[in-house]
Amino acid sequence: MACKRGALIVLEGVDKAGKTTQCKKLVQTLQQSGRAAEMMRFPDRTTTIGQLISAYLEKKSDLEDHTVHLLFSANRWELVPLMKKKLEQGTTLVVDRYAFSGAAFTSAKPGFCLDWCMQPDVGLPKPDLVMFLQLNPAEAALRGQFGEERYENRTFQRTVQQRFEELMKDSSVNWQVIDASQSVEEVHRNITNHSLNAINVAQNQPLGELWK
Ligand code: FDM
Ligand code: MG
Repeated sequence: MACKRGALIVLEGVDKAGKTTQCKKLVQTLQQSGRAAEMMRFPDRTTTIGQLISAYLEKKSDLEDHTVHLLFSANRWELVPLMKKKLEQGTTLVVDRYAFSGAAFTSAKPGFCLDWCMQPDVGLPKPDLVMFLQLNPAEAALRGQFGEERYENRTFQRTVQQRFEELMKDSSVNWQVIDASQSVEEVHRNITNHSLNAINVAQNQPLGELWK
C-alpha cells in the first residue's frame, strides 16, 4: 500500500504573534508522537533567491516593489519539488509564512491590489490548514520593540493585518484563527489539536492547488 501523504500546515500572523516559536513546538510534538514532521519557513533565506530577499529585508539592498514580490513567490516555487516529495513520503510540513504573507505584505504597499499580488502564487501546493495567529496591536507592542528590518513598523503592520482579513474571507482555504494572546502552552494545545485533525483528513485526500 502506498504510504499516506503528510499534511501541509501553515502558520501566518503579524509580527510578534509567536509563529516561529509555535512552528518549532508543533514539529517537536508531532515528532514525539511518532509522526514524521519538518519545519520550513518563507522566505527561505538560504537559496540564491533567498539571499537577494534577505539583503532587501535587512535594507542592505533596494529592489523595485514588483520585482521583490516576484522573488518572494519564486522562492516558494523553487522549493515546490522538495515540498511535494516530502509530503508524498508522508512527512507533514509545518511552514512559517507562505503565499498569504506574500499577498498581505505587498498589497499593503501603495499601488498594489490583492488580486495582482496573489497571481504568482496561484497553483502552489495548497495548505491543508492555515492557522492565523491573532494578536491585537496593543498586545503585540507589549512583546517588545520591532526590529530593524523592512516592514517592521506599526502603521505598515496595521495595513498588513487588514489584508490578511481580506484573505481570510476566502472559504476555499481552511483558515483557523488562533487567539495568540493566550500562554505559549495554551496556544500550542490549540494548534496541535487543529493540526492532528488536518493530518487525519489530509492523508486520504490529494494535495490541492492554491487559489485555483
Ligand atoms: N514577507 C514574507 C513578504 O513580504 N513576502 C513574502 O512572501 C513572505 C513569505 O518578509 F516582514 C515579509 C514578512 C516579513 C519578512 O520576516 C520575513 P521573517 O521574520 O523572516 O518571517
Ligand atoms: Mg520577523
